[in-house]
Amino acid sequence: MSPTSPRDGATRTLVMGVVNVTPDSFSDGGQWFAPDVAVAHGRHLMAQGADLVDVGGESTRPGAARVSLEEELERVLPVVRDLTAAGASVSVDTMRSQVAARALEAGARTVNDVSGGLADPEMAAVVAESGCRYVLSHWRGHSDVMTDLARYEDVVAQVRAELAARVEAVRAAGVGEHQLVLDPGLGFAKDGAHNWELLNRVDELMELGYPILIGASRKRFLGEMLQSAGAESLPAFRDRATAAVTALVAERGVWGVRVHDVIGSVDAVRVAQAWRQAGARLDSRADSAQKGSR
Ligand code: PMM
Repeated sequence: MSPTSPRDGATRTLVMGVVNVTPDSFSDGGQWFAPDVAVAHGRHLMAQGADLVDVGGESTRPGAARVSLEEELERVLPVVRDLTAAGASVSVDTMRSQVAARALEAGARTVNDVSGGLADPEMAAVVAESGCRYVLSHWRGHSDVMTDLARYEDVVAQVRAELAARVEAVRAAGVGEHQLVLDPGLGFAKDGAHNWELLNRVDELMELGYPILIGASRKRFLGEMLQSAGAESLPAFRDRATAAVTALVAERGVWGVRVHDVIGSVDAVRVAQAWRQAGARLDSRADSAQKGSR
């Protein structure tokens, strides 16, 4: 496999649509909090072309307090169950092994853990036991302290090394290589400059040899960029910038993007795919010309 091709047999970058079942997400402000509304939203994202839907019951915005286990289960399980029944490939966005285990029983096929297994020492065992896909993100601490942890000499080198260490830890706990997708965790103990550098140098993360997921959607650094250009910058106005990021990282060959606005990223992935195919045709033409001249 070339390090720049998404794994999973996919010939293009996958689009993961976000279904936040929280009253306080920074990006969609509790719009989908009632389970039936969340399910309808997930179905809508599937109809728009989402390859998988990511159901989360805990807000991770900077400064957010944690929800209880019971509350998280209550928010997430009915939505996972109903979206699975509707034919979706469901991912559960959780840092808790008990939520992951129950969501897998309810039909989820992917565990998306923004803490990379650090928040709950049992997570790796649950993932290993089930054989599910595991999105392991770079993380340094919970939302209440993460801003203070955003200190790096070389953010890409350090995120890469810290991800590699987490891979080693979960592999030692029995998680298979084929289960893993890595995520630099944009905004998690990272400021805007850190996020841009991680995006610009995403190839260096891809060199780890695992599929890469990027979650830039509606994040604060996009708002800051838009604001500095004098443009509308509130979360609801960040979808076009998100789609532009999708096009750029899809062109590099990342495995997936996690986004709120699916339709824009589906088109952005199509653009990147056409772009890459044109590049491949040029390469093969250059190869044949070289062979012909020998
Ligand atoms: N970001 C958020 C939540 N879950 N999961 C992954 N894998 N990567 C991310 O970057 C990520 C995530 C926070 O954003 P939200 O509140 O808009 O969902």
